Amino acid sequence: MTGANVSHTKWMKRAIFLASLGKNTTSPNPKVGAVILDKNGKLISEGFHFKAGMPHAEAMAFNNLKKDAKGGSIYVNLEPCCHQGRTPPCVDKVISSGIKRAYISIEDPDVRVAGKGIKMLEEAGIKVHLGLCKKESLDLNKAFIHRNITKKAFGVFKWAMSIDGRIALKNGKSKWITNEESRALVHSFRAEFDAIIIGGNTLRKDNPLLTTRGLKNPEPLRVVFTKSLDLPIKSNLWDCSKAKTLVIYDSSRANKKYLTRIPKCVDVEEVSSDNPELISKILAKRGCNKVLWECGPRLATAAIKSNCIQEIIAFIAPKILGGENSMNPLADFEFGEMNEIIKLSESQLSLIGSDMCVKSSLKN
Ligand code: AOF
Ligand code: ZN
Repeated sequence: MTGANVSHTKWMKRAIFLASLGKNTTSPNPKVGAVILDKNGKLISEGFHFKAGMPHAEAMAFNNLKKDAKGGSIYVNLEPCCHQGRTPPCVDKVISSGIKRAYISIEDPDVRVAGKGIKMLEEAGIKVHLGLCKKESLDLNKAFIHRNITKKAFGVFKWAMSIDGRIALKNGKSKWITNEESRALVHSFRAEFDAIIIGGNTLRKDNPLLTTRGLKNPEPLRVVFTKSLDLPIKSNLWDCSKAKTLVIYDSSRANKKYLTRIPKCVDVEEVSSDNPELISKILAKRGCNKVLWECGPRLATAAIKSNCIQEIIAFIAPKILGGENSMNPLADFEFGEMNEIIKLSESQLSLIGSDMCVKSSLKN
């Protein structure tokens, strides 16, 4: 790499770092950071996107500008927008500033932009360099990109199990398999997500809170998918003062008389079948980029089968629960050949006290 390339990479990495400051707060928007240099290559401003409705990264950088940007450069990890959304188009600001060079890491997959922002910059005589630190930028906004391309939310399936692969005893008891530290980590992981999904069985059995315990404000949306609508009259999820709850039910099977059990503060949506894809699409439409599936084996298996899960997080405790017919994290995929099985990649292992945490990607 030449000296010039090293410094371009350095500024783009700075933009990516600034973008990461919007972690957990920008959804449905992407994480974006911007760096502005003057015509002599001196840093004169920077900004990042914090929250939808607030200034975009470029807008914040131009608002913070203390010197003339004429003849200068901008580094931004996502193509500047060219549409009037909640805020005005960023390309207009770049063009009117007199900036001469734009280093853009990746194109914006949002159809309102999708290459049009770059075209407008080029038509205004700005030299655009596309692709610097592409891998890091794709990774940073993988959930936003996934939602825009597939119209489904990026899904992560999380479970906790014993070293012999059990998620509960034969009698259903499961409190607690993993240690306190692992359980606290789950609360902080949840802050990365826009919604947490469980099935009706998990609600009936565990009566979970599904919150980050205040680590994220607002808390992720709590989603219950039910086939029967036969949900308890009392439930932690019915207390909307801590977090919002959405019940999604399968209208082909549910008994609608149970709708009266659900308090008015809870949102309700119906879907025409029990295909998890419908849940993922509803959540994507509501602006959820990344969703956490904390559901039981059957819903999780159906979600994997319908490509709703892109990553997994497994907490594994060094304990033996035993039981021939005890519960596994997943149900039957009905694989008959070893070449049909699902192979995960990019696995990372960390130790949490004596527990293990494995993160892995599913390619679909
Ligand atoms: C940028 N810089 O910092 C961000 C961009 O409704 P709005 O106005 O917030 O627009 C949201 C869309 O704008 C979002 O889907 C994405 O295409 C783009 N986000 N663009 O130039 C930014 N956050
Ligand atoms: Zn913008």
